[in-house]
Amino acid sequence: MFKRYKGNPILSPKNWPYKISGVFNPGVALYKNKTILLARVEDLKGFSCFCIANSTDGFTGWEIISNPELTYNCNNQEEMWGIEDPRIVYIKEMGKFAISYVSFSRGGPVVSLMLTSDFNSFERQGVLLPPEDKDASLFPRRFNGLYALIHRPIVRGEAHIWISFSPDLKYWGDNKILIPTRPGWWDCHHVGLGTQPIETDEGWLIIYHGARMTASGAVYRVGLALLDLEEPWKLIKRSDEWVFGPEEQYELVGISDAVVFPTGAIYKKQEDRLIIYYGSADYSICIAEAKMSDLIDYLMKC
Ligand code: BMA
Repeated sequence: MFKRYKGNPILSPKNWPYKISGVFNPGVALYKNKTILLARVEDLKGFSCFCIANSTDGFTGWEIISNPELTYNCNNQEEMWGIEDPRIVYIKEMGKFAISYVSFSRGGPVVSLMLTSDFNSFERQGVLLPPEDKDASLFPRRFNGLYALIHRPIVRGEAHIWISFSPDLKYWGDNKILIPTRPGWWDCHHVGLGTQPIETDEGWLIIYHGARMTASGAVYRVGLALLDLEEPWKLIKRSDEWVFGPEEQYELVGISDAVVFPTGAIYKKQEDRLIIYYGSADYSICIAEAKMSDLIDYLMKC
């Protein structure tokens, strides 16, 4: 169902203005007629910060902008070892974009939040959830007055996707496992949210990654799920099979081999197009595209 963009990879260390280890796992948003990627850039120390890359058509002509507000702060224990893997949603009631991301703290990876209204200045909101937690995104609206967050804690070595709720984006509760790992399956080792949740007429489309250990390390592939529109703690459908996996050379070989890791999506509803931005092999950024109607039809048969 997903077709790769012929110009992949769209961004890699080779076309970066300075020496880096990798540029991957970007959040994405539309702002002022431009596609904005918030790319994870890993420096030569091994720590990540975010850089903005923007483009008029979302495929070519990327302009790279470094912003000192998007780098990590070694003196802040929340993010002393970098910031990673942002997911972006626009929260209409606030008039702001919410960026949930992983901060690498002394105690392990935590889920943090920052807000922006212009992708120029950013308001750090601090840690939402304690370690070990990753792969988080808010939903763009509230449910019964509560904000909802998808995230992936690791407890006793088990890595399932959870959903939690908050009245104020600060205190979180009503925690529930939403999408568990499936022993023996392609997504047996751990699962985590991929792109931000996408609202469709049939429900919230969840694009998630599933990892399975093999003799040569973990293989990261992509599966789909559908959540109830008004009660997103209810899982309506889940794909049995993975729908997108490492096949091209730039996905099979890199810093972490055999990894496709979607973190951002643009849904062009009128055109029935879903465009996903993903990290390939923890080294570069790529694009793939599907018809939303194909994904929903497929899920309905699962
Ligand atoms: C996950 C995250 C991602 C990374 C992926 C594949 O656990 O840390 O940032 O892309 O592993 O290595």
